[in-house]
Amino acid sequence: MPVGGHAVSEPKRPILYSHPFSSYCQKALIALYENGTEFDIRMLGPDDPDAYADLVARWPVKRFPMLMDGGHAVHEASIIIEYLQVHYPGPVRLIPGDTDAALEVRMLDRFFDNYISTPQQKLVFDALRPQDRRDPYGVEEARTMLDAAYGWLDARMVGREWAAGDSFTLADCAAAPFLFYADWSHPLGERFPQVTAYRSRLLARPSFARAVDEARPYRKYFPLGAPDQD
Ligand SMILES: N[C@@H](CCC(=O)N[C@@H](CS)C(=O)NCC(=O)O)C(=O)O
Repeated sequence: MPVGGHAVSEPKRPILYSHPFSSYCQKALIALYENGTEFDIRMLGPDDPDAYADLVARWPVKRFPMLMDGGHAVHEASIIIEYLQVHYPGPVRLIPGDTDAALEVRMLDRFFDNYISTPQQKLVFDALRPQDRRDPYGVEEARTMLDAAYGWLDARMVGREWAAGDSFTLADCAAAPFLFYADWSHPLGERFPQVTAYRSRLLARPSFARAVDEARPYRKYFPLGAPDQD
């Protein structure tokens, strides 16, 4: 403390409990990078077992990312992005101010989460099960869901740069990592050119390109085998 003065308060920085290879962590990271938000990372991994213990103590469902802000825990990637917009706003507004436009963005965020990421995670988690506990019927259902979701999105993306139109939003923060891994697990192939082109635009966005680069060292751990692309 300066002599005779007041304590100089440190600027508040949120802490993201995260792992670079996690799609949901990348979703939150994209939002942080888009706005140049200052934050610290608690990397979830063998080097810091206390970080995972802290996460589990606060969130027994054991899912990440988690954002800690001055003792307050924020869970769920979408809500972390909403929280950042309220408490750490930056130049890129990821949820539009207009109520109807915001509803559209939130609907698309749910679409990418429920109908792209959830079935793609089913494929990954199934591969991690013991051989005799696998779920081929569930995997088939997940592949059917991905095809339906790819088809809907392909038609929707005609004439659109980003999921909600001209502006990069929360929906694109979700789309980027979810389509990235979905194409690895259940390839888009030649069937969905609009989705393929959108996925390429997302990969070229600097915020997501950074997240992809930070995750490169972990590709060998992808349970289905990372394809030689991206
Ligand atoms: N609904 C959560 C899902 C988060 C999630 O599934 N995260 C994965 C990493 S990508 C996870 O925590 N996996 C740990 C596990 O399955 O034990 C969100 O939106 O943040």
